[in-house]
Amino acid sequence: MINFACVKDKRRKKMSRYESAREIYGSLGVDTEKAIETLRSTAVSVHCWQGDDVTGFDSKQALSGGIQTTGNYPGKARTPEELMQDFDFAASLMPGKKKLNLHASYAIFENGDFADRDKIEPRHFEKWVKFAKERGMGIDFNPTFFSHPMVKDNLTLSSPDEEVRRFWIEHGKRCIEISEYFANETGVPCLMNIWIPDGYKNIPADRLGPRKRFKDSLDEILSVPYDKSKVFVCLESKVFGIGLESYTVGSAEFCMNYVASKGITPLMDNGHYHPTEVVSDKISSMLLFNDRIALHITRGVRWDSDHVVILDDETKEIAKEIVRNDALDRVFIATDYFDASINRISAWVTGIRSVHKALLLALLEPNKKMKKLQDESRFTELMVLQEDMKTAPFGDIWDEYLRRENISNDYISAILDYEKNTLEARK
Ligand code: RNT
Ligand code: ZN
Repeated sequence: MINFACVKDKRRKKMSRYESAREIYGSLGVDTEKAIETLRSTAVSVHCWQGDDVTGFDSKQALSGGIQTTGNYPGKARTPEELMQDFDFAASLMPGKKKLNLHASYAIFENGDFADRDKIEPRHFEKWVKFAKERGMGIDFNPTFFSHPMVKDNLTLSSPDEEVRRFWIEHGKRCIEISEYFANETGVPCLMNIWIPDGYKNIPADRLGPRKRFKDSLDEILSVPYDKSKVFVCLESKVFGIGLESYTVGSAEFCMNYVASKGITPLMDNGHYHPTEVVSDKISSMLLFNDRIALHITRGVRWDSDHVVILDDETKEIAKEIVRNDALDRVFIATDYFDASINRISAWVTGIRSVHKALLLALLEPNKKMKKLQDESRFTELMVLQEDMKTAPFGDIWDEYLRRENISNDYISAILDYEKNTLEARK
């Protein structure tokens, strides 16, 4: 049993809430100072696409690819300037180290200098590089295989139409070059994540053909020379998309095997599995066979894989798996959600804060003690300790973390002010 009353003596009156909580955790062998410092140096890759409903700047096409942003909350960012302004404001309310996660569709074209996805170059991202460098952030990148007229019949890299397939292979190659440019400019390795929506609504007659073409396309993309210490290419699997319910080319088995055969990095999005399958249980296995793994942290709800992250059980369990396996430097954490039914900045900040809360909770677990109880088959005590930890004074450590990050606990008032003064003017 944890004695939460262990600091009940006279000194307690003089102690701050943080000091008292530190003592309680200390009595369990948990160093709160170390937990806070570790969290402060852990980077989370913040996706840019929450700010504009995954619209981007390169096409007037509606969002496609079996993903959907629902809702029509006013004030969406419409230009690079507005998205950068909103990102800055949102970031000012998020604790911790950040990386900027961009999609290729966020290329910035000026003075009529448009380039299609198979022609984009580093110069179309110069403004983002400047933005990231000024804020001391690295950049992660994603080729955009959706919301484009060259997605034909919901197919890209697996298409039987050679013109379509070639277009997207070229896009993938261009994105590797742009990723290397990001790494060189920022001095931080760039994770480049490949996700394709390809699939069928109805039962296919050939499951192998599309996967074979996807494999060949990936081989070709990866054949471009690039510095593997600067660009970490990832592959993200999925179980199904909206309108693509019967078959997904880039399934879990396809991606896991492809990644293993090529020595690239697997990316698991926790919205991309069957409902009772959890990424938290997969992390340990993946860590045993991969130098690094990448995550899209999100919240799946029924058909949607991209609700705003909240501090739910699975988010907590994912964080525990990263922390107790001592893998914070091998697991690349990114967020991936989009909600247009609530203030987009609030959605952004709530999701990132939830990831940090889950990580802090994990860092505050008496992991050694718990493992020991498991190994000694003391499961009764283990369950009691696990339950006890749920009422430990986490909030006081969280508040202290925010204080050290110079971030206020209250973020809704600032967001409502920003909504009134900035977002409402966007008509
Ligand atoms: C879609 C994938 C993918 C996208 C982003 C926009 O189901 O999760 O990661 O959400 O690339
Ligand atoms: Zn994802």
